[in-house]
Amino acid sequence: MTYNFTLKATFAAGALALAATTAQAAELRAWNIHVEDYPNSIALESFAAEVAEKTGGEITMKIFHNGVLGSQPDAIEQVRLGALDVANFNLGPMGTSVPETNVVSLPFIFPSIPAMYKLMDGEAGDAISAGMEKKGIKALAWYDSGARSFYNSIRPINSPADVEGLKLRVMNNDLFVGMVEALDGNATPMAFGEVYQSIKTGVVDGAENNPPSYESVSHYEVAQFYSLTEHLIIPECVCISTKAWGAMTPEQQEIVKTAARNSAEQQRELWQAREASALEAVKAGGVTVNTIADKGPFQERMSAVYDGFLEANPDLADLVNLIRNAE
Ligand code: BDP
Repeated sequence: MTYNFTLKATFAAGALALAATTAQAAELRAWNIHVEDYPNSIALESFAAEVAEKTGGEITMKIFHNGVLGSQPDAIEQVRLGALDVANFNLGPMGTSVPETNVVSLPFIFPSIPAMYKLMDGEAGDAISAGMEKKGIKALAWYDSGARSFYNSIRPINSPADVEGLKLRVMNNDLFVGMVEALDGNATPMAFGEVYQSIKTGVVDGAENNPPSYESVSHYEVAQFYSLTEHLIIPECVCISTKAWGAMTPEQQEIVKTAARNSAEQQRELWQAREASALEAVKAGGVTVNTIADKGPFQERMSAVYDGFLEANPDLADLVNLIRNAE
């Protein structure tokens, strides 16, 4: 017994010493789905550089761009498990693991982009972070992802009737399936990396995304009608696994958090410019871009999506109302 106890105590002391060492030096592995010149990628590199500099090289970060470490739904699970350390995630595909994030996946919920910034940097962002943290993901800052609109290879969309029968790829989340079905389209959840080929071969007719993503991975080449429905404004997190976070000293945590926030400021600025240049680029590439004169009919169709969501998640009604009723 005594022997056993001593052995355990020695082991525990050893483990503590090891934890203390890892708290001082770590190379974090970071997941990113975007091409290297994307606003998010540039901002993530700035984040990594600031962390390395301010920690005197104790914490460094290797960022894997272009989704080479796998699809977003898989990467979310990897961060939760601590197998991946850092990531820039859109909150859309996080809904299956973190119910609170689903609130920002409700169509037309944010009244505007400035309102989204204010809400995410305040009470709504705090409520969503708390939900994420319970599931092993710590949100450090929020990136802009603009507004998502439909694109397809068949026809421009001006009213819900134009969506009828279109096969559209959506991000992995039943809410987006419900959204497309409420417009009488057919939704196919699919990984981002498979969309180009799927449109090209006619597996789907189109998809929906913001201008920078529509342009950066060439979806516009195979789906030349881009209709500015702007039905989803879904923010993105720069996040870290609670495992990697817990292994840091409080000083290191402060540095990491500040650097992530600084990178979000940079990302938001770069985003505005990239959105404008992406739209110009796709037009030059032969895309017909149309605005929607009246989004009302699209919004009305979403009442079924809201009703279903609130019925299944009554505890999230306050958060829904906080966002929906913001100025
Ligand atoms: C982009 C997001 C990215 C998503 C992608 C998608 O930045 O995180 O994976 O859309 O549609 O806008 O899957």
